[in-house]
Amino acid sequence: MRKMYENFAQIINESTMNESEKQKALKKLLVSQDAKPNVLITGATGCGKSSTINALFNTEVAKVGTGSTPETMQIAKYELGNLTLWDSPGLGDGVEEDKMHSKGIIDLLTKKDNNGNLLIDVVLVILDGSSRDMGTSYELINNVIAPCLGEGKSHRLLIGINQADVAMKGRYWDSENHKPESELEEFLKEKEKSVHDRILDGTGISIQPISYSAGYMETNGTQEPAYNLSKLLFYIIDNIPAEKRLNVMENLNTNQTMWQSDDGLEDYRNNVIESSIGGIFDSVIEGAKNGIEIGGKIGGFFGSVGETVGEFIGAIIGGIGGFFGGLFG
Ligand SMILES: Nc1nc2c(ncn2[C@@H]2O[C@H](COP(=O)(O)OP(=O)(O)OP(=O)(O)O)[C@@H](O)[C@H]2O)c(=O)[nH]1
Ligand SMILES: [Mg+2]
Repeated sequence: MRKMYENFAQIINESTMNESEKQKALKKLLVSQDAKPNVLITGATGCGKSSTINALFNTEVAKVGTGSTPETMQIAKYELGNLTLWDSPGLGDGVEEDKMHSKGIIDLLTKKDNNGNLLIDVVLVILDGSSRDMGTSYELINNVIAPCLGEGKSHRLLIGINQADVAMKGRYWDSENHKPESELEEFLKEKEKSVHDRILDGTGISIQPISYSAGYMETNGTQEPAYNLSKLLFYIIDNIPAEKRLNVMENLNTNQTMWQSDDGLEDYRNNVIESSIGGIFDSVIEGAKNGIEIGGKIGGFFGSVGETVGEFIGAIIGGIGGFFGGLFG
């Protein structure tokens, strides 16, 4: 059994839940362990698909471009444990290329897995926040992706506005704290709203885009940390089926500094943990809320992450937080 699942099983086994509750929780754990999340990432050349993949996940699989030639020519597939990432070019590379890429995206979005469910859990469309020309991205979203989401499945579409740091050509970026100053923050808010409105107009779907920065390597070789990466992760986690969330969590970037700067509107890291655990362990958490004591050695796993969410839930989340706390610091 993989490490994270071992910890879960131990917590369940050492709890004072009754036998049938334990069995129920352990069964959910097994289902979760084998679940296969699939995330499609797309967007115009140079928007930051590879950088976003490398920022979110514990890998450097996706090659980041240095020049003007597109690095991602066709759909690339990265398998990280049970998590599969699909990296597809968007539109804007030429008539023939656009046809090919559209077809690739449509095929993937309508593909079913072995259980007859849609294979792709979410598609993250990345826009380049520093670009003024979003025309091809709207075409991609409104005419290629939106029609393929499926009835009642508009939650499969997520929109990220990357390169928040250079959205105003580098002005108003607080590079010491890795976040926008108020002028840039305001600018990003307006950008989010205009993207929201354009997509609502074109498709009737209301989506709240998330502006963020995947981070980048400075010329002197130091890494500028990401901004709003935890927020982006929360929206990914929250929009995929509950039983698949832990297998996304298992593959996160362990470089803590990448997760720490965000807009502070919510506690995204806590949200991520609650959302990924809560979906599967609702029965456990319910039990805990009702006063069942989670006994045993969980103190040893206890991390700082879960402390704000109440004693018992905190014990469970803290227990897992020992694992996730290593990611989020
Ligand atoms: N300043 C800044 N630069 C970024 C950010 N994200 C990506 N970049 C830079 O943008 C360039 C393109 O990034 P990639 O991640 O290769 O973009 P891509 O979408 O994978 O590009 P293709 O695969 O060529 O389509 C690289 O020089 C990155 O370092 C960001 O958030 N801020
Ligand atoms: Mg790329």
